[in-house]
Amino acid sequence: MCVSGDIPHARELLKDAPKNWGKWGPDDEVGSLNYLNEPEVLSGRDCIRSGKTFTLGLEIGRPEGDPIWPGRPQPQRVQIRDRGDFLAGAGKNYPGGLEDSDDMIIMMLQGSTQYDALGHVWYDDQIWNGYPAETTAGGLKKASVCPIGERGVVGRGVLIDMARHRGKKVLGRGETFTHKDLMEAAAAQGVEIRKRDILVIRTGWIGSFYYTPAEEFYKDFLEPGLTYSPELVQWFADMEIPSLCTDTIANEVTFEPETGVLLPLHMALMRNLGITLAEILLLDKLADDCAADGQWDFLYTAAPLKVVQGTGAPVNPVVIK
Ligand code: UVW
Repeated sequence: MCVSGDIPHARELLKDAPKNWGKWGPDDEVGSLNYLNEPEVLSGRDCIRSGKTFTLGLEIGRPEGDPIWPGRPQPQRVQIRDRGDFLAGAGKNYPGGLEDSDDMIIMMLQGSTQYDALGHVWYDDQIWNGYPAETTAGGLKKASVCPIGERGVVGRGVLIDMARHRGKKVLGRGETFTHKDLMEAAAAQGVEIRKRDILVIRTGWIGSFYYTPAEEFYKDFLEPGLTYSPELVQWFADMEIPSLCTDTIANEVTFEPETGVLLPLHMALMRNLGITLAEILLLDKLADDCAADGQWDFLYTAAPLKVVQGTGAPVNPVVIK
């Protein structure tokens, strides 16, 4: 990280940045998902050519561990009942001889493939749409993940494979790219990024978790990704991007290299523009298929769990080509 001088506060960095607050009324909780309506769903439907389907969610609760933001505990699945209970005579005595297994999971709601609620991050005491940050106390009373789960995310998705474009298996630690790089990669792939597309970006990073020793993956944690600039934020605003989905844990380079600010795009895109972020996707199989058949657009569908007051929730997006 190359930090010159003091790290600016987001209020300074983003003082002239565009905002969509109020655009969809004073009670809005889904932000740029308002851009996805029947015409956008139908343009996604028009991308279905072969009927091939792909799921983008990770396995949850592997004994070896799952990729997760440093400091967050791993998901823990707990067996509550199984055959052993019945062998010990402690199982439920259901009429007719039925036996069953039950379990529960304890996990961070951001602890696997997930959608962030629009109220997940903020600065200057206000979250998305200008709601007071105090509304987050004890659970998100405004802009939780629940309305996103209620609405769902459906439209034309386009995959930009930045790793493949740069001839790499995986982008390097802290490696950055911009909206201009996305457009260049799209042109090379022969696909157009259209207004209101669900933008899916592959870096190869989450895939690398499965073949990299954990100490190396997490060392000086610094993911590759999009990097902040006023022009990039304006491009997202002008393109009316409803959702940004990536195969990294936090969807952007961890620290913006010029200033050292942590996750400025969370603040500029999510808090200010209401763009929903889907994180920790696994895109490698989809990308291989797109490279093989030359089709980089598809119908993208996803809906996070409707966790009341949740700051985010697990999701397993389904893509149909
Ligand atoms: C943080 O909360 C730091 O990031 P994420 O959006 O990945 O959960």
